[in-house]
Amino acid sequence: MKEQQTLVLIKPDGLVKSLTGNILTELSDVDIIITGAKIVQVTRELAEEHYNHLKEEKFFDELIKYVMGEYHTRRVLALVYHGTDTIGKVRRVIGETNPEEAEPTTIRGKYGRITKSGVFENVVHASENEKEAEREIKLWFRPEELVHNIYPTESKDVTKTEFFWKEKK
Ligand code: DAT
Ligand code: MG
Repeated sequence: MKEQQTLVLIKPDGLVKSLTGNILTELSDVDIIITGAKIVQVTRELAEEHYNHLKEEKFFDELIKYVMGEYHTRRVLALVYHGTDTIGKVRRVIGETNPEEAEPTTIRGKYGRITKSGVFENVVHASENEKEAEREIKLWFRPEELVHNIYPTESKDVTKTEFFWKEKK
């Protein structure tokens, strides 16, 4: 039994199909908690970095277009979950990568599909192991965006422009 955190993405097809509520409910049944959440417009740079281990695959370009939302809507819901054995629990709930092979009771089994051009529209992403979870969470979130974080942080003094809501005159 191990304290872990994992990155979950509700991909553009999941958002367009209004599956967010169902997915959050299924994930709330396995005793893990959300420690970070935000809606993200995925840039090509972020998509390619997230899937960098699949660069050589013939489906890479289509995968990048899909996760950037070219076929659905240009956003994903990014979540960090924390708890005991979180990585395995979440992977079991979402099911196999190929939605045709995923158990019908899993999220990908219920809601995923393969398009005519071979894109696995499999609704959700979840980190595969602790190393990937750390890499992915650090790619998608800043430390202060998580209410509980198990990775060490450090402070740096930086000057930067910040945006505020414009005051009404
Ligand atoms: P997972 O998302 O289950 O961790 P992965 O990391 O191997 O699977 O692949 C990332 C994504 O790439 C996956 O969600 C869908 C896509 N993909 C993987 N294998 C594929 C294939 N053979 N054909 C089309 N898309 C594929
Ligand atoms: Mg993976």
